[in-house]
Amino acid sequence: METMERGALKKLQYRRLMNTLRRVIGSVGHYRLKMVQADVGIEDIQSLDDISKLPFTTKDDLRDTYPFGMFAVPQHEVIRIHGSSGTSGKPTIVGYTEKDIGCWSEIVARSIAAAGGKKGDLFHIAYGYGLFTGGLGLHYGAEQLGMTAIPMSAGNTDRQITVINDLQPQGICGTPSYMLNLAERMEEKGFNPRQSNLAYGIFGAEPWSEEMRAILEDKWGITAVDIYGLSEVMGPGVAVECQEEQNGLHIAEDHFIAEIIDPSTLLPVEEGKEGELVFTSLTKEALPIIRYRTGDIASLSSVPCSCGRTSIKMSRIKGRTDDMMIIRGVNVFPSEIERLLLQYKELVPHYQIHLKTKGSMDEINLHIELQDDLYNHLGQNLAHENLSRLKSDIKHTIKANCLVNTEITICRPKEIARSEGKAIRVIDWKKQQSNLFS
Ligand code: DLL
Repeated sequence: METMERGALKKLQYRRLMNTLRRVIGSVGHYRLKMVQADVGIEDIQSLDDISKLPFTTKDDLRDTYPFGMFAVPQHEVIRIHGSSGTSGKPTIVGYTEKDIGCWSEIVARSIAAAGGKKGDLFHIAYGYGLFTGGLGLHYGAEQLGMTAIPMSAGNTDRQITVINDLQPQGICGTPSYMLNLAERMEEKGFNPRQSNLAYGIFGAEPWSEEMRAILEDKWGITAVDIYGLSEVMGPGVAVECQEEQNGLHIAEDHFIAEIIDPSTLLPVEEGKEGELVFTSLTKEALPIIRYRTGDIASLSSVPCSCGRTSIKMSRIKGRTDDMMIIRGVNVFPSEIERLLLQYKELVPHYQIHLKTKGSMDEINLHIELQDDLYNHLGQNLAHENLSRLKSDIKHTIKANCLVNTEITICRPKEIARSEGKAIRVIDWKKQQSNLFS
């Protein structure tokens, strides 16, 4: 499937798309209604290009039909439930039939293999287990590949270190921010993460940068690949990088059709241009999803890959449309700031962006921490002139690249909260202020 000739793949996608449409029209009232409203019928979909005639699905559709309204099978056929990691309100609930779990496991097994994992390897899973799809998603994929899965879940960091030291897994997965936290804790306890037996890591579930990859690969002495997915579409494994190129994520196109649209006009954008990722599932039974607007910003590329996989690739996620900060009219993604900050060897790779209002103007206050030796060397004097120079250099770099002014706060060591799952990069005090009055 991964090396299928593209013509044959397109035929397979079309056949599976039509099956999916028949399924949702036959069993999901919400989709039936939306297609009537959009004045489109199954007979209008004569080729894959006609997918653009179909209405989009959004998180609101799932919320409006919460919890099971968009399921296409009776509940007794659903063998597992997961949920999205929405930070506010109720989670969105997603479900899987036995066949769905089988497909998902196979896709994740392929993803782990693409990263360098193989049968017989010990695989340390540091994604959370629970409603979040990360832990169980990677777990079933690892077992499917014939690995020995170590179900650590997230947190309990000292115990994770014992297991890495004693069981000597070859592979590990978790959020990039947690992997950084784990490495830091290991160093604190006097261990060198590079001396573990780990050879590869599969990191995702949150935006991260090439600079973060370089730091993680160096700290752990591993090859680190990016894995992408979302619960509404399946979970981890929708796309993954290969260890050969580590440059763009192969989309599991036998199971999903990817599109990129302009989020303001909703029209398709040409290959290579950034826009919002939209996915249609092709094999899911319990919760088929049609043109789901992910809110994630990326681009697509059909440039052939040296690994031999024939699927198109998506770029690293730049951020979510709803994470984009608009500072005095300028759009900035947290990942762009991360890319710049992580180039400073004086800093630890933990940071937080505080959004505030000063007068009527929005303002960014960047919280950063110094490397321990620098902090100790300066006698912990945060007003030291070397630090003033460092701060103004960072401000200048961010202004030159992102066109926004920033204030810099140097925090004490470990003052910035360390992540155990998805890192909270942006604290929006403006929202918190307005919530106080609402
Ligand atoms: O985060 C699934 C997952 C688990 C992916 C483990 C990778 C590894 P949700 O909790 O539903 O599912 O969150 C989905 O997380 O829309 C993106 O905004 C973000 N996201 C996921 N993977 C990446 C990634 C899982 N590799 C949301 N890079 C998505 C950037 C990512 N953002």
